[in-house]
Amino acid sequence: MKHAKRLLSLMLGLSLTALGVGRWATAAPAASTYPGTGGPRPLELNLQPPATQIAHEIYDLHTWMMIICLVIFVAVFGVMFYSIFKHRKSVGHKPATFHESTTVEIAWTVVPFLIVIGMALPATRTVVGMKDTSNADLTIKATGMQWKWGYDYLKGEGEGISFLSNLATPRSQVGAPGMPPTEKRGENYLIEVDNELVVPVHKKVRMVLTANDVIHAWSVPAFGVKQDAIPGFVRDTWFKADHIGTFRGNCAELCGKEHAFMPIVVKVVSAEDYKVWVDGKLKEMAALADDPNKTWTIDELKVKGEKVYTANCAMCHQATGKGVPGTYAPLDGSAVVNGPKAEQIHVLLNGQKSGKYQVEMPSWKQLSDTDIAAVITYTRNNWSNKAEENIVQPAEVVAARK
Ligand code: HEC
Ligand SMILES: [Cu+2]
Repeated sequence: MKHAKRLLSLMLGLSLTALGVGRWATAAPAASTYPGTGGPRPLELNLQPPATQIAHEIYDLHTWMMIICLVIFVAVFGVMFYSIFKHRKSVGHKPATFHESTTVEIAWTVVPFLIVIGMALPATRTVVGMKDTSNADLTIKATGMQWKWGYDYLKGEGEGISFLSNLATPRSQVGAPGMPPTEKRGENYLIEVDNELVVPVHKKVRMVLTANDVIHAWSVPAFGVKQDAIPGFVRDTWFKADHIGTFRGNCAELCGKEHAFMPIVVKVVSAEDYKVWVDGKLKEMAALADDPNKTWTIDELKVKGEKVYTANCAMCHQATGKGVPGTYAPLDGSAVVNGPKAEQIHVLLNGQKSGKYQVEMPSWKQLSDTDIAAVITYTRNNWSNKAEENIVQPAEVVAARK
């Protein structure tokens, strides 16, 4: 009986201490002291410094739960080791023989109940807050695809902007099976992209998520955001960045071979900078919205095609066009690239899976007609290739899509 009471007061005392310590320890580090480039730091043990209200709450909850767990750990092991030591047989301790102690039973019901409430109450508030995507200033759709993200600004300032966001780390830093990297790995290795998602600071951004092929997940740890992007479904989440900066994340759902190669980079800028960016982007898009009926010269297509190739194809087929034996088909000397052009247009629009390679050629139908025509023309006239049908016009791609 006496022991039970002592145990109860010990546990209550520790829980109360935890409450006090919890309040003190839950102040997250100021984000301005964060020296990194917006991604994880080497040997980082804690969560990334939060950059939104929700991320702050998650950070605090995490700290709070850690403390509760620690207190329970110390209390349980403390009592256990104390009892073992104090009541050992060699000092002549006689075991108590009581039965059915009401006090103990109440204690081990009430105390865990209080602990659960102390965890569930604050957690529920945050989870409900995470799901509240109402009253957004900006709505952006993110589409996961093997293996990149597509962004469409659906509503709010910047409406109509749409672009693809590809990994920017060159393959020469990555290497491939049997091919060690030939270049030193950069600071943002595998967490850098060619087109960053740009959003204004202090504005509620609703992210609408879906996918084209398999399940991906859009995750930015500093925002406390992680949401699956599921083909055929639309899910949403939101964030409101509380300071300017660059924030990095990754696809967080295993989505195939290049899962680690589709990072997410969000650039949070001031309202003025955002306006400038939107203006520039809209102009750039107007300039890019090529008339698919325009007839291009072969040189124009080759110049454009090389850019498309570097951004989308070189990661597998390599800048040399030689591919990687057994994994990626060579385009230099390929029968498809040197054969009838209709066949190559078909491969680009629909992908190819001959079974001769470990992976398959994905479909590129999300590229523009001009991009597809350009990249085909480029591959037909580059390296040692000298295709007879050496030029493909955007109109031919338009026709093949039907
Ligand atoms: C994810 C890696 C990957 C990317 C990126 C990729 N390909 Fe492929 N590609 C392949 C693989 C693998 C094959 C062979 C598929 C098969 O035959 O099974 C292939 C086959 C091809 C072929 C047919 C070659 C032949 O001889 O059968 C062409 C043409 C081609 N790719 C062009 C492109 C172009 C143009 C791009 C860029 C828009 C591109 N590929 C991007 C992996 C890729
Ligand atoms: Cu993915």
